[in-house]
Amino acid sequence: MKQQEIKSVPIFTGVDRETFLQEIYPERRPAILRGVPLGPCQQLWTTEYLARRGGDKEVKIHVSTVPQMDFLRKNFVYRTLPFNEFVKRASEKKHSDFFLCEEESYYLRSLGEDVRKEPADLRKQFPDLAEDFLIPPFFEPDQFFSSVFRISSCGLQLWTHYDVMDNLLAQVSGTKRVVLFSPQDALHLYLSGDKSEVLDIDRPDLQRFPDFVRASRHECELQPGDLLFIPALWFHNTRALQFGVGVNVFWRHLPANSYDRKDPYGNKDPQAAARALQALDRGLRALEELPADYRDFYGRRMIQRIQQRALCGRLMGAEAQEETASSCCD
Ligand SMILES: O=C(O)CCC(=O)C(=O)O
Repeated sequence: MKQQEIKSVPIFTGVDRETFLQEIYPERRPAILRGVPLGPCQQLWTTEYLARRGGDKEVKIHVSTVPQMDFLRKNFVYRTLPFNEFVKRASEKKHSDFFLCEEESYYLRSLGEDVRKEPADLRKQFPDLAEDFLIPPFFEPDQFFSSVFRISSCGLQLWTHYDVMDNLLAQVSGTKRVVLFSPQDALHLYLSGDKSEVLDIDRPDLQRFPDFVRASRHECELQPGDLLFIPALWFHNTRALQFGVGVNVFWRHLPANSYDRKDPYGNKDPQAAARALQALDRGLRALEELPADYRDFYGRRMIQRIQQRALCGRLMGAEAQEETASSCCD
């Protein structure tokens, strides 16, 4: 049986704005940036300090009895806790106060003030803590979209998903394993919207997901102080190896009007992509008027057009790759 290819994510040290913009960013590949100044948070953000400075502001958290959270089957519940109580619980393995069980796992993805409209911004929701965190100057201020707390219990694993904006994930404390998959492997990930149905990426069910082994795994272990550049559309799956505090910063790299205006999370498809997917659905509905052999034939013609007009990389093997490589992406 084919073995899944494993690649390590390259580590760059002492990266400044110019090196990032000229050498790393244009590659559109994940990269670890080590030693970029993140401000005093690296020294200050102990559990006690976070609880004290973060205060008792209410936060909505994910809670589950198992560390592997599954968004598609919803094996977790949302609960609300004061931030200081949440930090205390997330940092301990066994809890005296709990919602579901003594060893439940917690995850915070911070939100904006008006959850449906406003992206998260540490400076607005946690102004005292935001003072300790320096946003790396790797994009223009007007491209900024959101800054999001990512605080997880030890062992917490977040499902594989993509976002539509460029992203710097700062691991302030604790270590975290991150596995990434290229957007060109989308067809091997069994997508349901922006998430992969393959929950257990380490022991995948190959009866259900035989093509998963064809997706190359880009893997890394983030240390405190590391920044991970996750280009838009790269799938990522995270597992906290210790209790840890991270902040991720999304920024818009497409023209601002390309994005969905009602997207506080940074994961809704750009407007043109959403229109294209809707048009495809309309096309597929039209094919339903035809007998099966015609649907099959015109379905293949549609695939051929997509291959010729939209793809830069491989889809169905070497032949298709050669065809598409000669027609686009120079
Ligand atoms: O660090 C995490 O737990 C998840 C990070 C993530 O999904 C993101 O930065 O988009």
